[in-house]
Amino acid sequence: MSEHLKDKNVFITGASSGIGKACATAFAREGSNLLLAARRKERIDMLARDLEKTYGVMTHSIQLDVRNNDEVTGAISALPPAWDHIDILLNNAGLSRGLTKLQDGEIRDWEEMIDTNVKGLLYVTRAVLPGMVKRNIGHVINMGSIAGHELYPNGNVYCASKYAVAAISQGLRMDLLGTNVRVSSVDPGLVETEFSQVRFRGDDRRAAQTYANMRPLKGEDVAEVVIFCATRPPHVDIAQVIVMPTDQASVNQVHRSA
Ligand code: NDP
Ligand code: 8X3
Repeated sequence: MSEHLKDKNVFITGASSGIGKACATAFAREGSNLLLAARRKERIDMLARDLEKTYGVMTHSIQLDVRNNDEVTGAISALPPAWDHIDILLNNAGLSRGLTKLQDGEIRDWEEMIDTNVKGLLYVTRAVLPGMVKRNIGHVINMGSIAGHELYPNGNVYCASKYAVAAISQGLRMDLLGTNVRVSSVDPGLVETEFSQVRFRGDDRRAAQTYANMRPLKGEDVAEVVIFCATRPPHVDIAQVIVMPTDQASVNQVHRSA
């Protein structure tokens, strides 16, 4: 258990699956209280119950679609008193839809990615950050991606959304300069989660191909990096971490054994 994280209030968006769920478990193990958000409420309720039972931490789950700013501001202003301060915000909710040339792209896919990965992240941050600034303490951790550093063919709008996350993280550090609020960006390569099933709308065969014959990261591997960022002493800000599977050299170069 970490002295830095025990009894801290940690807000995780996209906690119902993959990286967010793994991060929730990792923070609970360190003694943090968890505010869990996602659209699939039954999943976060179940996770919340498990974490309370296993780690004895306080939890609260909120059904939230980060694309809806009214929902975001409403949910945050209606939190019970124990959650009147958020120590760490993990902006993790995100998704990709499709993998096609821009000239063939689906507008609704673009809107969903931009509304979730960029606008949703902004809405949640806008709602939580003033409290951190007022208390002059806090940590925003954004889930970026290697796709926010390099492009891959047909990745156009998803990559653009993650470039935007990188820009927002960098801009935030400038805007918060002079405060004790830290901003980190954790930027993974391939992680086996529900990400590809969502991208290919339940086409399991195509989703599985993404990770075929290579060893991807697990959500838990990324959670360890997030915990590392969150457990540095207050004068240390891990600004950006790129974490890749050993089988991946760049966004376009993956070693497959067969
Ligand atoms: P998953 O699909 O497993 O998890 C995505 C999470 O985001 C779910 O909990 C989902 O919850 C939530 N989410 C999606 N849309 C919304 C919304 N509108 N409102 C609230 N929550 C939402 O994928 P990952 O765990 O892989 O993805 C997590 C983050 O990691 C994303 O930002 C992704 O871009 C990033 N990432 C993923 C990589 C990978 O290879 N998997 C690599 C690099 C970065 P629900 O559907 O219940 O709302
Ligand atoms: C997710 C990683 O390479 O599938 O951000 O876009 S990738």
